[in-house]
Amino acid sequence: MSVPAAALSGVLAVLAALGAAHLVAGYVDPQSSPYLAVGSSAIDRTPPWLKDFGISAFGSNDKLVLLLVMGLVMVIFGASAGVLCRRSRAAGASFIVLLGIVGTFAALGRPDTETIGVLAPLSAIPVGVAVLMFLVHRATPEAVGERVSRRSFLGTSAAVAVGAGLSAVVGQRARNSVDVAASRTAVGTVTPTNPLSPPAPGADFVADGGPSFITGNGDFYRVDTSFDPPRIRAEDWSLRIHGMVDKEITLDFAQLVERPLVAQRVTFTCVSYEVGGDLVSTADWVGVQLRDLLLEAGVRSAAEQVYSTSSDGFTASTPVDVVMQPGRGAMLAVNMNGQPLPVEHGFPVRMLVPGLYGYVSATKWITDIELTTYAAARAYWTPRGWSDHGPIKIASKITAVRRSVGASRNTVTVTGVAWYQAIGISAVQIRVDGGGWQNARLGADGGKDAWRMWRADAADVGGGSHTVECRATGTDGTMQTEKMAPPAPDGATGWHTFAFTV
Ligand SMILES: Nc1nc2c(c(=O)[nH]1)N[C@H]1C(S)=C(S)[C@@H](COP(=O)(O)O)O[C@H]1N2
Ligand SMILES: [Mo]
Repeated sequence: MSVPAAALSGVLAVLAALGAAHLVAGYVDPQSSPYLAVGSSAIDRTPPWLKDFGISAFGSNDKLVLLLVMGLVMVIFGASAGVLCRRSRAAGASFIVLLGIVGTFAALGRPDTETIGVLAPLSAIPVGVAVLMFLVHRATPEAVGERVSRRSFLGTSAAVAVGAGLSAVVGQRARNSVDVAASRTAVGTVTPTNPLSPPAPGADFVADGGPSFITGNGDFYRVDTSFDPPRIRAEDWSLRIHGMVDKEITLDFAQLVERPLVAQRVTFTCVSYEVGGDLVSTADWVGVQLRDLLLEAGVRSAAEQVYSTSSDGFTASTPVDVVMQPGRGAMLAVNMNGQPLPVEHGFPVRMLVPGLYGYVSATKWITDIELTTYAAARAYWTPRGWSDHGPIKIASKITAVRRSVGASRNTVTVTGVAWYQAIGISAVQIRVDGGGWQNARLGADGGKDAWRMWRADAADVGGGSHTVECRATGTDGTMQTEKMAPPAPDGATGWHTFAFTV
């Protein structure tokens, strides 16, 4: 048996095993598909520096990159199993069994798999071994006549690949039969007590190259540990509020949206935002005030954190005093920019707290809220080196520099955004090439929880390369610090510098 034939046999065995498991998972428990389970476990076990790198280098595409890397690893493992068979078939088969066991533990270790789900990775083992033995046999010239062997081996291989692909497709269709799309349609639009008007015409500077005030749902940044977003129908959703409360509350979706619904324009920022980066977006949210629910539950005075859990096991620790601040706007949101929450943004219900980074406040697919102490429960990112309190730091960034239209030669228009959620921005300044600071013109105010857009015209910028910097001041007098700090452990700082040529 040649090395390529052996390697191909191994790769196809792994493909067939994964296809079979995905098929079984589609019917018993979608979260138990080993490929996805291994991916999710990999995310949880990735060392923080690598995860931070992934988020900063690939942003919202970090999952796609992981998927591709895993695919590559699978090909390498599969090929190794096949090549091992040249030495000893038992060794090759054992390798497949070992991979199956790893997949089984990964599936069992997911917070959202049911025990029955173990059938999926377990089914992968016999399929993988059988396909490997079969193909290795076909690839061995002594076993099948030398002349027919190559062509018929390739034919058999193609058939196995098609079979694996079909199984995966059927499994995927079965998992998608959890009809979230229909559930979103059924949820439809909701009517807040205070509908928001669209941002004032002067709120953004799109014509000068700046971003739009409201970020479309498709453009809104996405960060989560979920390899495959949970598919929860609103009809199946419920939330339990418990722990250090006088009265436990359990709510289903209908009971949640029966309550007064309020609209809020809120800018989200991820703690992984790097100066000048993209992990910041704004939307109109509609939901229920979390404070009201907690007042009803009666929070005991010793409670320190609102510990929220998602259906896929992510947890966030939010300070009780922030959630309970009147007017702060901590919310259980059901609607984003006039649409039911997109699946990737937490359908059917997510939490949000203006002024806190997402990792300590914005739990998507939320199903549980426990009032507890910081000593009693640590949230997902805390043991991974991030602060358990996460107030958003004042920040500003430059989004574009353009030759000004109609103005004198050598004038450039600089546009950007600034944010200091829950407090608000009172001024932004820019300077070119380290010169004097000049005030930018602020766009119309979109509320203290939303970003503030700005533009400035810098005159007498000669031909050649230049830099422009910006800095913001908050309505409380806080001036954005020049001191550079990385995102970990509680958010980046520093002035954004933008290079341009005239
Ligand atoms: N279930 C769940 N919710 C989550 C996260 C997660 O990993 N899982 N990530 C948080 C982080 S770090 C951020 S910044 C926000 C991002 O929300 P978005 O993806 O809707 O923009 O969601 C938060 N909610
Ligand atoms: Mo985040």
